[in-house]
Amino acid sequence: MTHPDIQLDIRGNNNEVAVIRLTRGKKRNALNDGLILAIRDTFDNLPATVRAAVIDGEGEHFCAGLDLSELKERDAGQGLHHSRMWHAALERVQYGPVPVIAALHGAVVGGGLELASACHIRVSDETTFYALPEGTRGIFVGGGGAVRIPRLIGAARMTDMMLTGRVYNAQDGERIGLAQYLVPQGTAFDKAFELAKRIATNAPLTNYALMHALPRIAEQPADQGFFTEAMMAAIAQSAPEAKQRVRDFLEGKAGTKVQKA
Ligand code: 1HE
Repeated sequence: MTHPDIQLDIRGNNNEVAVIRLTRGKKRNALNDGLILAIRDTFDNLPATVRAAVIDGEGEHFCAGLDLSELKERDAGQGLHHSRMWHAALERVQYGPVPVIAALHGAVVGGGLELASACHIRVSDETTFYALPEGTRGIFVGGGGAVRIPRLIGAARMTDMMLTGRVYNAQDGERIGLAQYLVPQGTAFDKAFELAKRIATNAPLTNYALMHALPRIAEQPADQGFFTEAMMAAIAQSAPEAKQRVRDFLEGKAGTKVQKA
């Protein structure tokens, strides 16, 4: 499972963090079919030791979106299957085995923003900018953006981005919710890696609940959501690891107190 445009590096004392890097910097990490399938395969085959992942891009930009040179003369059926291929790959990112942190810099545009929005946390640096040039290229999003991006910033802002070609800079992107963190230029990867190491220390069932239960609960009617929440809470609390962690706090063990930010 190797692809020339993607690099997988397993780091941490217990091999608990996967660093996945798009290495197609010459083409601004534009996503051709091979690279989309390689992303899918990478998330499908992470080693069992991995508890969190970071994804970033080589060069000046995180990702320039769909490789436009492949957007030739697809008919409607081929276009449908192409979009569904992206959906399948990015589904492995969002609902894969571990939380994924995107380390963003430079262009996060089109399918690049769709990839970033499939991740669980986005860390941007000051060079980051966001756009959906599909609108001006006469196409539409096809990599899950119509579902995921309105959930981050609302349909009205996404409509504006696509109708007008509006570009959000790093500050405004963080303000509207495209990223949860904004850090100095050149430090997005370090921050993302630090977060990944911390996330890797959580109880695996808590991380699983956050990845797989929370987004579903958030979409349920309140009555069903409360019920699903109760089921998930009961399962998580019953894990021996949860009981141990609560005991550690009650016994005043070092490092278990919430610290002021
Ligand atoms: C590409 C792509 C690409 C760069 N497909 N080859 N995405 C877009 O519409 C964004 C298109 N790209 C850009 O606007 C700019 O390239 C950037 C702002 C990202 C970066 O600018 P810059 O000046 O650093 O790089 P560049 O000179 O424009 O590009 C360097 C090379 O990368 C150049 O190739 P070269 O052979 O001439 O060196 C570019 O052609 C190539 N390149 N971006 C193919 N996207 C599931 S549906 C999703 C739908 C979409 O994502 S649509 C939005 C597509």
